[in-house]
Amino acid sequence: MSMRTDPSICQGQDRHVTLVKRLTHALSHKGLQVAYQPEFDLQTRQLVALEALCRWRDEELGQVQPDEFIKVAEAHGLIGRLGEYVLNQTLADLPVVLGRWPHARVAINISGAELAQEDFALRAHSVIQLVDPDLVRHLEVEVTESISNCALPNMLRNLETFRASEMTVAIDDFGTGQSNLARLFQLPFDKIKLDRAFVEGIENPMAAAIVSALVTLTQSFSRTLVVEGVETPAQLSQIIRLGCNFAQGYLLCRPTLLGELPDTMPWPL
Ligand code: G
Ligand code: MN
Repeated sequence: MSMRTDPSICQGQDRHVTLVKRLTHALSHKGLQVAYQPEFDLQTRQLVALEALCRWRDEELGQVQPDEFIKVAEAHGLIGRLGEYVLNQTLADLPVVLGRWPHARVAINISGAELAQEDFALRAHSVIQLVDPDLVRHLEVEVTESISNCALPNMLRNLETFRASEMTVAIDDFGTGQSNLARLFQLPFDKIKLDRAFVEGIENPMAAAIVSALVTLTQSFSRTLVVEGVETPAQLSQIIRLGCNFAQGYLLCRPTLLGELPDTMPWPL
């Protein structure tokens, strides 16, 4: 008799095992791709940054969503290798990016597990130095607001190291964590990326009031505010009306492979 009692759990376990195996393979065989999603200055309409986003289409599994494979990578100690993979690809792509947008930055997402490592930023910095020291000021790191308190000293040290080496530090998915605002603004960062939940509800006066207050707050702390997840022309005009200067979202441009990014972006307004 089979040991399998609940077929849905077993299916889940089988998929999990396959995912770990295939992801390990993809990491050592250049099987992942990096797509880039632009961020724009809403006043000048210039592309100011490109967020590097890992994509995976596997021969056996087909397209695997980042939410799923990032969780697997985190649970199986593969997140460090995934981070390295994206950093290396980004460094390889940066000369092409700068050839097209000389002032742009490329942003990479850093996981909490990486940030909790004492010497993470120093190691990343030495990888960049080996490739081309000049690229460091064109890099940005995105860290999520919801990082555990126990890792705080290492996180702070890493963020300080990044900023000291001229990288930009952005707080990602802002507004979804439970952070104490006063404490958050003491962190060493340059920029806030407002979670897309705010723009989704922007027709709600409360969400609009929060966005407007954040525009003022970030300005008074000399930080940049970027609105993420802009999907409709109505949302875009509303955030412009509320004083937001930077945005990212499917309306402006979807994550796209580097060679396929258009020279001129279609502007809905
Ligand atoms: O957490 P972070 O902001 O790094 O998440 C980036 C993810 O959000 C990417 O997977 C990207 O494809 C997705 N994304 C980017 N722009 C939009 C958007 O306008 N709407 C939605 N729903 N998702 C988006
Ligand atoms: Mn991000």
